[in-house]
Amino acid sequence: MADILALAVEKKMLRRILACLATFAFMSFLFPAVPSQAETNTRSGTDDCPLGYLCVWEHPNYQGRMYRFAGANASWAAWDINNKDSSWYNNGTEGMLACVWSGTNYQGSVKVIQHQTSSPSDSTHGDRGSSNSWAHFWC
Ligand SMILES: [Ca+2]
Repeated sequence: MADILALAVEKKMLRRILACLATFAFMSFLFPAVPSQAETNTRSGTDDCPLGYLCVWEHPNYQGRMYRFAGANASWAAWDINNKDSSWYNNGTEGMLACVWSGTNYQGSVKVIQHQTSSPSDSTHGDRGSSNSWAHFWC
């Protein structure tokens, strides 16, 4: 009897675990390119930007909080970096341009950052970024 009960409990647990995994898989499918919001960084500089990411800092010269974006993001509204981007580094995939748009949904003016190129400040595009994408030839 105890064995049957234990088995029933195990099955219930297994079902819960599977449900959890299914939810996680579904969420991963829904949000495949969740921009990794970087933690506050006490260090600064482009060396902190991991390979494969567009890194964006809240202050010029790669100072302050750094955000990193792996995929395309139609809106930065959920993050503090929205309209507060002040320096950039494209450490993304070889040959890919990083495009930072002033509007959501890849609209408005665009700042183009060449692969493995950094931009310490930009009075034209700074504090305007609201979405980002990647491109082979042009943004
Ligand atoms: Ca904007």
